[in-house]
Amino acid sequence: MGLNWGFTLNILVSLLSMIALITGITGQDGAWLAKFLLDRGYEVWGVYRRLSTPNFWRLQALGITEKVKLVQADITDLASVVEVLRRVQPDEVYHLAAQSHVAASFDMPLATLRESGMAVAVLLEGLRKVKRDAKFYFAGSSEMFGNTSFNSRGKIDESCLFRPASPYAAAKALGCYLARVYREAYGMFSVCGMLFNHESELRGLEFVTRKVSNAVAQIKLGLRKELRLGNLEARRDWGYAPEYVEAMWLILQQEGPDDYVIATGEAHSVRELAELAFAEVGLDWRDYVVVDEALKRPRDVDVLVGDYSKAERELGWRPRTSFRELVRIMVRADLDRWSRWLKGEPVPFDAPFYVESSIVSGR
Ligand code: NAP
Ligand code: G4F
Repeated sequence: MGLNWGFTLNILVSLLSMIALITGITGQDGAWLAKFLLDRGYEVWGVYRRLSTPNFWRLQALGITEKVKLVQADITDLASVVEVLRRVQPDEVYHLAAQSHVAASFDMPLATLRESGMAVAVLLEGLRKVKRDAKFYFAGSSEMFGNTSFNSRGKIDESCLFRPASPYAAAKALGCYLARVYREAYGMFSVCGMLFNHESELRGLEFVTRKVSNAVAQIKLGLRKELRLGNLEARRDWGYAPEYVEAMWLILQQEGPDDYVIATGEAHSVRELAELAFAEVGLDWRDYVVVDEALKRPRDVDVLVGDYSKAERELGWRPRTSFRELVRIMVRADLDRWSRWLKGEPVPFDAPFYVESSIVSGR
């Protein structure tokens, strides 16, 4: 009987390939990370939560819906997580799922603490019981530092103190501490990525960069008249998300587990963001932006700017996309989507499904 070489090759490849499990695969980072790992030959499994309407538009936009293996689970339920870990037997786990919106965490602090903080213990306990040798990445955040004191270079690095300024930040700090506890207590390869804001054309509409790029595109095409924003003076360190998921992977490829700041080292204000985005389509932001006090948070972090020296030194990672280029990518993507949508073309994106009042209520 002749050998079916194609079939044999497929089996060999699947035997050799690493298995990655991503929680939050339907989110911005989950989708980019899935694509990055598939391109490197990984077998990629994604955990998604049960919703009444499927939410796979990012995977569709990247053309990878059929390439990832999707499995439903509740990240706050140990039994459900253990079941997935038993089935998938991952080599690497990227725990990205979270209630990721800072302002929303003031409206639902308990749910945020459970989903963004306690759930980390669920994943780590599950791994300790089922697959202790798997490498574990936890999506920590620059928000954990809050209004902290900067280092001598006037930036935030791994040695700066956590001073959480929101329930979201407190939940992420808990997750980060847990990742360290499991590393020190059980010798697990468990790390906390301290990523500063990273954005892309796949960003959720409730975050300020995408809220702006989407509104600029709609205004340019005559689909709306104004953009309501909150705190224009807040300064953030905004990078390009596809580069940040590469850093997540690099962190897990190191010999030992460690925590890293991933950032661009530059801060820009929300005002500058609006100015650049409107200028991209030849408009003056002052003609369209309305400051709405209701969109300001009970407490905000004034400035977040990261020092990525350690990541550069140890991971060989550095940001490649400038702030100006990031804004251009996002505005052009939304202009293209809305233009195609107006022509009746099917475009995988979220914006047409939001009523305007729900977009503006996101602070
Ligand atoms: P995102 O687009 O908001 O995605 C969040 C993901 O988590 C989605 O897949 C979402 O599922 C899932 N999720 C939310 N609540 C869940 C729950 N209760 N159970 C199961 N899944 C749940 O966020 P992102 O920008 O990709 O960020 C990824 C992670 O990095 C998050 O943990 C975030 O907090 C953290 N982080 C992000 C940044 C950034 O600038 N992007 C910076 C630092 C840290 P649905 O699609 O069903 O909603
Ligand atoms: O885009 P944002 O909502 O992002 P934020 O709060 O910095 O959080 C993001 O980055 C964190 C990393 O630092 C992640 F951990 C987190 O998951 C998320 O991805 O707001 C950015 C700034 C804030 O200061 C906010 O007050 O923009 C200000 N802002 C002003 N007007 C607004 C608005 N933010 C939103 N979302 N909507 C506004 O209308």
